[in-house]
Amino acid sequence: MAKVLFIYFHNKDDLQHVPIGLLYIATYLEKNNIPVKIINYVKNSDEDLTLEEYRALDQDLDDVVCVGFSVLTTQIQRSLVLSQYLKKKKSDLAIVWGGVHPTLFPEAVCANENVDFVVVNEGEIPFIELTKMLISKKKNFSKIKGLVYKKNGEVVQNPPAVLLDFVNSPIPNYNLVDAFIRQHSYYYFQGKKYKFVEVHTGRGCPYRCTFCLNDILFGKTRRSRPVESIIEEIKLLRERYNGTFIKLRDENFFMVKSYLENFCDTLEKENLKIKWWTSARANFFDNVTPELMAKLKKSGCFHLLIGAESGSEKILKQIKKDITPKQLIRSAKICVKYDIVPNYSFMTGFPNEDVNDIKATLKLMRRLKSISPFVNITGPHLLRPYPGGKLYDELNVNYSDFFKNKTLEQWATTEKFSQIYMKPSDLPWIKDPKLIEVIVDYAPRMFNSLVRVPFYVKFMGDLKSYAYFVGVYWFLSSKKKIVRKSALMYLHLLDRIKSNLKYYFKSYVNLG
Ligand code: B12
Ligand code: SF4
Repeated sequence: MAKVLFIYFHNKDDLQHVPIGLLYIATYLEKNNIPVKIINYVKNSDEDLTLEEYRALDQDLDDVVCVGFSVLTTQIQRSLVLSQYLKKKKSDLAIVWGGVHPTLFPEAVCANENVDFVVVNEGEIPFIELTKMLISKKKNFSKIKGLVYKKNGEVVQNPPAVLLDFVNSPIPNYNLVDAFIRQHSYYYFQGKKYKFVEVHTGRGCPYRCTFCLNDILFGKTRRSRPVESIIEEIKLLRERYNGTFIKLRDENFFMVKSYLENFCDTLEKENLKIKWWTSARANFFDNVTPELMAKLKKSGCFHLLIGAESGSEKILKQIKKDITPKQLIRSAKICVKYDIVPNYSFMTGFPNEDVNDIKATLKLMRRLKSISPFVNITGPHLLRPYPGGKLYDELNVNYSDFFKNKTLEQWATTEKFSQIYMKPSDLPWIKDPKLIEVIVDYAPRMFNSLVRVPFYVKFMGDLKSYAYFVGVYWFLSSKKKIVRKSALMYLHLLDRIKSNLKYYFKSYVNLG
C-alpha cells in the first residue's frame, strides 16, 4: 500500500524535541488511512548519514509515494543532500519540503531540481490533499491551496490554505515517535535525569510584534485546545513514558486567565505531579492575582520563557511589542516571589537602534539579574527579519541580495558557517556591524556563564556546587566594579580577544 515517509534532522546539541509539525501531519494522514513513517536523524549540521542509515532508508522506500522534509534554515544542507540522494535512487518519488524555510522562500525552494513540491504554512490540509492526488496519479495540483509546484518548468504558487481546525485536532499518535522519545527526550534537573515530553496546546497569537514569525506561520487567530484534551494527553504521556517534565508548545498559553486557571485546577485535581513550562508575555503579570500565581506554582509551573526583546522604550514601541521595561521588571519580581524561574530573551540589530538603545538593553539585563541570580537571561540574539513579516516590509531597504535571490544551495552553504545563518554585516541598516557582533558575542557570556551558574545549579546541580558558585558570585559582586568587570572580561573573552580587541574595548568603554 502506498505510504509516506517524513524526515527530520535534529541537532545533536539540542535537548531532543519531538518534530511536532510532522507528528501532527502524520496523525492526520493516518486518520485518512495513509500509512506514514517518521525518520529522525540526530546529526551535526554537516554530518552525513552512516552506511547503515542509508541501507535502512533504502529498505524504507518500498511503496513510498512521497517523502516530506521539515526544514528550518539550519536544516537545509542535510535535507538537500538527502533529497538529492532520494531523487537519484527513485526518480518517480515526489519530494515535498515544508516548515519555516520553505514557507519564507517558497519559490526559491521549489526552483531546486531536487524538490518537487513546497507546502506553505500549516501542512496538515494541503499535504493530505497532495498525497491523495499523488496516490490517485492525478495532476490537478492547481486545486490544492497552500501548494507550490512546477508546471512546464515554471514555479507556480497557489493561494494560501484555510487554517486547520486545531481546536478539535486529535491527540497525536505517539506510536510514530515512540522510539525517538524513549531514546532521546530527557531533561536534567537538580542532578537527576527525567523524561521530557511536549504537548502542543495552541496556535496563533493576536499580538502585533512586527518581528514575529508566528503571524506568518499560524496567523493572528488564536486556536486553543480544550483543557480536557490537553490533560488527557498529559495523562497519556505520564503513563506511557513517565513524562514528568512537560513543555507546553504554544505562542500564548497564558492569554486567557480563566482558561489558565481551569488548566491549573484540573492538573491539581488529577494529581499528575508534573513540572511544566511554557512562554508568557510580561503584561500577563500586570493584574495577576496572588491566587493565580499560587495555583500556577502548585500545579507544577516552574519556569517561564518571557520575550523581553529590548530595554529601550523606543525600540519596544517601534517593534510594537506592547510592553515596557517596567512591566518586565515587575514580572521578574512576581515570578521570583512564587519561585518560578523567568527566562528573558533579548534581541539586537533592530533598525534605528543606536548605542543608547543597546545600553538600555544591557542595563535592563543587569536590572533583571539583580532581582535574583535565578533570573535567567538569553541573548541578545541578532534580529532575523522574515519576508512576509511586518518588520521586513517596514524596512523598505534593498537587501534582496541577501534574501531574495538566494538559491537553496547558497542557503545551504551559509548555514554551514553560522547556526543563526546571518551576520550583522548582512543587515544593511546596521551602521556598526562589528559592534553588534561583539554585543551578540560578549553580552550573553557576561550574563549567562558565570553569573548564570546559580540558575544552572538550581536546575541541575547539587548543594555543594551551589554554595561554591554563590560564594564566587558574592565575591565578584562585592568587589569594586572594575575588579568584577575585569574578571568577567578575562574569563569570558580570552578566546575572542585576539581578533576583536579593538571592539571589545570599544564596547567595554561605551556600554560597559
Ligand atoms: C520549539 C522550537 C525549537 C525546538 C524544537 C524544534 C522542533 N523539533 O520542532 C528546538 C529548541 C530544538 C529548536 C531549535 C532551533 N531553532 Co527553533 N523554534 C521553536 C519554535 C519556538 C516553535 C516550533 C514549533 O513547535 N512550532 C509548532 C509546529 C506545529 O509548527 P512547525 O514545526 O512549523 O510545523 C508546521 C508547518 O511549518 C508545516 N510543516 C513543518 N514541516 C513540514 C514538512 C512538510 C513536508 C510539510 C508539508 C509541512 C510542514 O506544517 C506543520 C504543522 O502545521 C519556533 C518558532 C515558531 N513559531 O515556529 C522556533 C524556530 C523554528 N526556531 C528557529 C531557530 C533559528 C532554531 C535554531 C537554529 C536555534 C539555534 N540553535 O540557534 C535551532 C535549530 C534546530 C535544528 N534542528 O536545526 C527559528 C527558525 C528560523 C528559520 N529561518 O528557520 C524559529 C522560527 C524561531 C524564530 N522566530 O526565529 N527550536
Ligand atoms: S506576543 Fe510573542 S507570539 Fe505573540 S506576536 Fe508577539 S512575539 Fe509573536
